[in-house]
Order: sequence, then C-alpha cells, then structure tokens
Amino acid sequence: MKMLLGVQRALRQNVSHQLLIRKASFLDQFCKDADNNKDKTDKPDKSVELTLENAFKLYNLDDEPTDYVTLKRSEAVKLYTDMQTVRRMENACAELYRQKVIRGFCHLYAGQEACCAGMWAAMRPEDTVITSYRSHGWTYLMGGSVYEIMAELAQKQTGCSRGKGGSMHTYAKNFFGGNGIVGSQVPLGAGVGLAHAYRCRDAVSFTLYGDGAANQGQLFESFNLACLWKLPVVFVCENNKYGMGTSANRAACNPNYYTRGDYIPGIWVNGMDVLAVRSATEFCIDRAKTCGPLVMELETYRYYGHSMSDPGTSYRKREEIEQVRKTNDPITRFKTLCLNCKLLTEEDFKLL
Ligand SMILES: Cc1ncc(C[n+]2csc(CCOP(=O)(O)OP(=O)(O)O)c2C)c(N)n1
Ligand SMILES: [Mg+2]
Repeated sequence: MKMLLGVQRALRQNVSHQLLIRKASFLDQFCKDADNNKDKTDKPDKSVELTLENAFKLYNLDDEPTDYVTLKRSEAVKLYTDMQTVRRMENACAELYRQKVIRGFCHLYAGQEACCAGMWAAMRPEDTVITSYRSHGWTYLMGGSVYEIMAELAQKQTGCSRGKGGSMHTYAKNFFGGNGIVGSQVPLGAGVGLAHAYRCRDAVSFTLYGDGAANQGQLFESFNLACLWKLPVVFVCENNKYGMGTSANRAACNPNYYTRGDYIPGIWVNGMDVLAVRSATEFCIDRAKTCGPLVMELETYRYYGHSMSDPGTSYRKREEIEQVRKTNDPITRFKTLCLNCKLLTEEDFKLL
C-alpha cells in the first residue's frame, strides 16, 4: 500500500515520473505487491529451534554467538520478504539500466541479501549503518521505500536524494549512505561510532566495506583509533570474493578478513545463511557496546558484475555463478529451511 501511494504521489508531483512508470510498467505491480512485508498468510506465530552449522570462525574471541537459534514464523516471513524485495528491486534495476532509464553508476546487491536482512533483523532502531556504493538494499531496510530508491536511480526529484545522488548516494534515517570512494566510509563509520560514544548513546555503528577495500590504509587507521578509544563500531567486511575485476585471493596476502584487525577480535560468518548473520550480529552488538570494536567478515557472493558496466564474466566463470545460484543462494536455502522445519508451507510462500 505504501508503495502504491508512493507511485500515486509521484505521479501527482512530478510529470517526468510518468516516463519512468511507462518505461517500467512491471515496476507498478512490484511496488503494489511489496505491501510493507505483512504476513498475508495470517496463521499463529509458532516458532522452531534450529542449530546452525559451520556458521562461525573466531579470531581472538573468548566468547561466541549462539549456534542454537529460535525462529518465529513472523520473523521468517520478514526475513524472506526482505530478501525477496531486495532481490526483485535489484533485478528491476538491471532491467531499467538496460532500458536506459537508469544511467551512470549502478552496483547491484543480488546474492548478498542475507547480509543486510540478517544484520537488520538483529539491529536496534538506534543503531546506524554506513556502506559502500552497493547501497540500494540497505536504503530500503533502513526505511526508504522501493519507489523512492527507484526514482533516485532514475534521477527524479521524488527520489530519496531528490534525484541528485543516484545509485551510490542514497540515504535514510540512521543510514549514512551510499559512498562512492572505495573505503572512504570506514573512517566515517568510526566517526559515527565516536559520536555515539561522545553523546552516550546506546548505539552501534555498523561500518561496511568490501574485500577489495579491506587492503586500504585508511581502514587500519580507523581500526587503531576505534580500538584505542573502545568505540562501539562493528567493521563489517562483505567478502563477495571479488573486487573490481580481480578475485580476493589475487589481491590480498591474507584473505581471512576477520583476522585482519590484528588487535581487534574478529568473527567469520557464513554470509549466505541469514540466521547465522542475525545471530552473529546480535553477538557483535553486545560485544561492541561493552568492549569496543570487532571485525565481522560475511562471506558472500555477488551475481551481477562489479557494476552494470561490467558483465562480470571475464575474471570468473559463468559456471561458478550458476553453481552458487543453484547450491548456495541465500533466499532459496532459507526457503528450504523453513519448509523442512515446517514453519512455512509452499502455499504460504505463494501468498507472500
Ligand atoms: C579510492 C578508489 N579507488 C578505486 C576505485 C574504483 N573501484 C570502485 S569499486 C572497486 C573495487 C572494490 O571492491 P570491493 O571492496 O571488494 O567491493 P565490491 O565491489 O566487491 O562490493 C574499485 C577499485 C574507487 N571507487 N575509489
Ligand atoms: Mg568485493
């Protein structure tokens, strides 16, 4: 409903939106369907107990996240619909890019949805996030509507940055973007953590960067100050295995990014398992509040190229991408888990 109202408002406010909608009529239905992630299946909120497998590896930590998690039906619905909305939004972006409705830079998050959905599920309203240019999913989860994001990408005034920012510069409450310069968000994220500490806020700054950015000097300067001042920062390395045209293994002497904080403890997390990400994030919040920063590496995968101008197949094999889609897709594996433990049925999924 929220999305539909957004479309109608946009039509009233900005004639050029008609162009966007005409060129992308499939978006119309999509915006209608998103309907605020409500559980349309309307069944009692039962829960199941699950054991996570191969979910974590630790570095210099004496405590660890729990492997035993409880999953409520309502939580499963939210996690699934969040991941699906992000996936469909990114696929729609790719289509609009091909139609030249979206131009310029455009970096898609498909394949990495468990990272944002799992983290968001554990976060409290006062926690903050800052990330790189792969920002559409986060903008949505932090409160932006799909319509505002798509309008921003199409450079319309009703976009979340009034059409001035584009794909890499989208923002929402407690979400500091969308940053185009590789690694630049890391010192900013440490600064946000400093602001939380300075103002005695009970908040944690989630500072996200990629495996490529992980080799930059500014990261280590940020680690140093954050550790020295015990700032409530979780440095989140989204290791999607590739930088721009290079695999992580070719670019890093030590691709175990969770150990790269040296004096900062770290945790490796299976970033394709949304429940592992949620559990690890809960742990990191508690720890960052009391002991200062950690590095959380989320091992994940991106399906599209680095950006829309990169087909993404010159430095990796098509078969590799297909293999991940088939065997380790974060949405499919979560759906299978919900079906296997009888939390949701095929019928429920059709209704979502
Ligand atoms: C300072 C700087 N150097 C180079 C670039 C060009 N560039 C954009 S993304 C990228 C690779 C980043 O890879 P990674 O950190 O793994 O993030 P991913 O794209 O995989 O999410 C590079 C070199 C840039 N934007 N800024
Ligand atoms: Mg990368």
